[in-house]
Amino acid sequence: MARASRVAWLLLYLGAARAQIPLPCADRAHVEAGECCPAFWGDGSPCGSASGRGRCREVGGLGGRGERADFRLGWPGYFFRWLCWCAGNYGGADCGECGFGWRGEGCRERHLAVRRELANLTAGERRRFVRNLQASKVTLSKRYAVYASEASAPNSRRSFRRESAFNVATWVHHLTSKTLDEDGRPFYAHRSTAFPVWHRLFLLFLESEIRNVTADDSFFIPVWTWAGKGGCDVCTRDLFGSSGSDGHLKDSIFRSWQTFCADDDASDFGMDVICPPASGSPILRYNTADPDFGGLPSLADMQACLGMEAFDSAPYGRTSLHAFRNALEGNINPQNPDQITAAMHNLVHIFCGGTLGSVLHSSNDPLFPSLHAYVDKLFEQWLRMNPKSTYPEGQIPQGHRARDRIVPFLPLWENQDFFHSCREFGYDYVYEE
Ligand code: KOJ
Ligand code: ZN
Repeated sequence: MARASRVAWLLLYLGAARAQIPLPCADRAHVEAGECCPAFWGDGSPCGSASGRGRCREVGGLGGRGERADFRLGWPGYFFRWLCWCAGNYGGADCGECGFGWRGEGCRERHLAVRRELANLTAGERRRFVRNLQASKVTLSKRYAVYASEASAPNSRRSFRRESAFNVATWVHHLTSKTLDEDGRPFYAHRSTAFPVWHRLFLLFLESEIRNVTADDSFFIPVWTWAGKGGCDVCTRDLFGSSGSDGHLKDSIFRSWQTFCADDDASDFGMDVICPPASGSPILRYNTADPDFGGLPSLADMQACLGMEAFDSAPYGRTSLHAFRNALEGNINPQNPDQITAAMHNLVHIFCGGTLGSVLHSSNDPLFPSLHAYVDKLFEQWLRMNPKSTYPEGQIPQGHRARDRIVPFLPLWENQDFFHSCREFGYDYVYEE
């Protein structure tokens, strides 16, 4: 490499690292001003406007703060009305980064990571994956803070708190797994149309956070192919840890993990208590077949699920019949799509049990991302088999409609944004013949 271009690369690299100085808006002053338009480090201007990277813009269609302290409603209006809108392929809160799948000068180079199967990783690759996941559990996120209760008492004051990259992601899943009210209407991330796209963004978010805290730009979330397996073949000492009959992990680094945000489930619909400071508990996994539903989903279940023609169907919930989304999520039997039962993704959570078996806790398990990478791989396969499909329109519950914002992510995304090939977001899967 010529010296000039080496210097340019070094500057780019440093630039990328510095651009993630952050949490720039996680304080009372920014929330009171309703503004999150941080200065881009490269030119000092808000959103990098002086370099044409983006500009500070008022967000339309916001709900406002309302009576209840449910900051998910009208997202992100409870916190901010003014946000950076990035031009071209720029991304990040200050437009100082590149969007998913873009790299290099001006963010003009495509970057594609292949999310390979765990079974095909070498011993060295497994070690590196485990090391990176562990680093994400113990390294503070450089970009995001969580907004959490200061005590376990209901309605105690909330404040922004720095947490590890993995815990920030856990918080995000936990928060959206609380229902909107006592009637148990759909959660933001589950039980309706947006289930696959919400989790797609979740994985992109976590993958990007892990790259950021480990400086391993080639990190990817590997896939646990659970269909057709007799048991958890990745619950081993060199990967996610094996567990005994009491559910506790016996080996692997993950034996030392404690759950985060797991102590407020006395109120699984309420927002009165959000992640109070608490010590958490160890990861538990039972890996046993359920007497009513059986073991892990079969290959025939997976094939039948992929063969479903409609993406979703009325009433766009847990009782939607003959619908790919509901079969994949696992509320209907893919081989008999008139039958409501636990199957596919839900059945995997139920099989693993323990931490993974509870929606409010599941994202604490280090296996969660790889379990969901397979869900996302099947979603992608269905999209490729149904290239003319579009995000459903209809009487779809709040949070799950095409143009609803995906809560609680910043920068902002709409559900329909992720109803496209994952190659557009910089990653792909390997599909064997
Ligand atoms: C945990 C989850 C989930 C479903 C179940 C079981 O996160 O989505 O457990 O129904
Ligand atoms: Zn899940």
